[in-house]
Amino acid sequence: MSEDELIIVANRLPVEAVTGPTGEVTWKVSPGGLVAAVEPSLKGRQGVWIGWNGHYETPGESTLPPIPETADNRDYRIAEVPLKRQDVELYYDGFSNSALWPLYHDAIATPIYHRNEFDAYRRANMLFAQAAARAAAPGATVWVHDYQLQLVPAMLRSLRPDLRIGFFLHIPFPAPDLFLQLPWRRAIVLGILGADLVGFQTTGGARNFLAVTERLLGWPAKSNIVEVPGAHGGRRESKVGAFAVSVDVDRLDRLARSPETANRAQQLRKDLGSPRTILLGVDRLDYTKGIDVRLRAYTELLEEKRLDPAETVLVQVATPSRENVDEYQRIRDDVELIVGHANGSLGRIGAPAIHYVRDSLPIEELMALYQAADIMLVTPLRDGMNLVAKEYVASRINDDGALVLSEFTGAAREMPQSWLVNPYDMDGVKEAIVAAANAGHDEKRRRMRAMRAHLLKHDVQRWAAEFIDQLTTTTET
Ligand code: GDG
Repeated sequence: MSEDELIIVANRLPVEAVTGPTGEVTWKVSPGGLVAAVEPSLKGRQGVWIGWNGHYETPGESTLPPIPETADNRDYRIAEVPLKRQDVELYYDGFSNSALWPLYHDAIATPIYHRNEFDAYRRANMLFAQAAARAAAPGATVWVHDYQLQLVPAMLRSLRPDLRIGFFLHIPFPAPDLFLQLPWRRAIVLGILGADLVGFQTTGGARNFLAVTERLLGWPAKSNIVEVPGAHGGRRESKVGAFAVSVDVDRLDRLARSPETANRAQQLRKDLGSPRTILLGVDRLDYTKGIDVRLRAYTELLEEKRLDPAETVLVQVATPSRENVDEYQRIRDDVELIVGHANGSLGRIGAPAIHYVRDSLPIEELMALYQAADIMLVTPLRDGMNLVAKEYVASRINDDGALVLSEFTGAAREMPQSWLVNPYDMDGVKEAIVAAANAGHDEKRRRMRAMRAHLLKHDVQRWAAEFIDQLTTTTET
């Protein structure tokens, strides 16, 4: 262990246990945005990733095989936080995903508050804080991630005041009036303020957090720095800022330029019946992502004959997610109803209107799909950033293609050259899809070039470096 080590604390490890058809267990990279964003920041660095392995500890059940030390060219170590089934149900499915997730996404679904779930959240946060306190060398830097662990910064500070602690929220921080619903709002704000540096995806998120801090605690910020009462009557500073997360552009560029990707993209196009226009959606199957919005818009456009079903196909990849939470089962049913209706009434044998894949695909296959897609549809009702939009832009090495993007994503701030839409305005979404489908080559090129120029300069390595640099300089005295 050395002081230069970076300790990552996140709910999930970057790998998860998957049980095969014959019961054998293997480890594979966990899906989702957090791992995609944070993994590259540890590449080539000494460090430890602390998290839950995705498995429920049940007494009497066989234990998991050890996580391979060297998989995926990993240089860092992994420290597992074991959680019991009941803890996970209350802390993760419960408080994190049934209260915080909907609340922070503008209460699109109704947040459900249960006191016993918050108690479990507190207990689980303490387990993560204790694991970090054990793993960190004196004076080490610890970077805590996301809404499942908002109490960890303050807990860790009380266990280990010598550490530099950063916290980053991957999802939006909501408007004060919404956040103030939360029965445990003070505990959450105080928990986050245990960090020396607090990062949000957008300046709006940072502003909301500072407003809530002032309203709840009466601590105003000066130049985005909050003075926090410390131990023994002292004071310490907590700095708050916006750091827009991004993608590993070099890696995606290499993948996009490989002949295998080009061949696979061509094959996909053929398999889809060589249509004039391929539209694509790629999301975790989550009600915040507006999958239903785009499928409805597309179906209406086919029904109204504004898009020709003989020349257009839509592919929707929906990765299963949080299937223990009721709202996720509901959105899956909704989406599948729309797909069934569209294919039943508009598809032909061998030529469905919507190709729906409910599975997690390898990244190589995703890149081929991005390359085959003429129009990428990213229509969340609210999203912290949205990496899929950035991955699509990173894959368009010929400056072609079109991105239809919801205004309510963090990515929209950085990609105003996309076809921006309000996902609540169905007619507006339809207009944007038609405009993107009919846009000329030059217009698409102009827009894509501008988005690529921005993205190439703002990759995930820069995001992590800026956060870690600020964290290290913020706490230097
Ligand atoms: C949270 C915030 C923020 C999806 N399907 C497959 C697959 N994916 C990958 C995508 C992308 C990632 O998952 C999804 O990232 P998003 O950013 O779109 O969304 P969340 O999972 O909700 O992420 C979000 C992010 O954290 C980072 O801070 O941007 O706002 O909600 O990388 O490619 N990957 C593979 N197969 C799939 O089928 N391999």
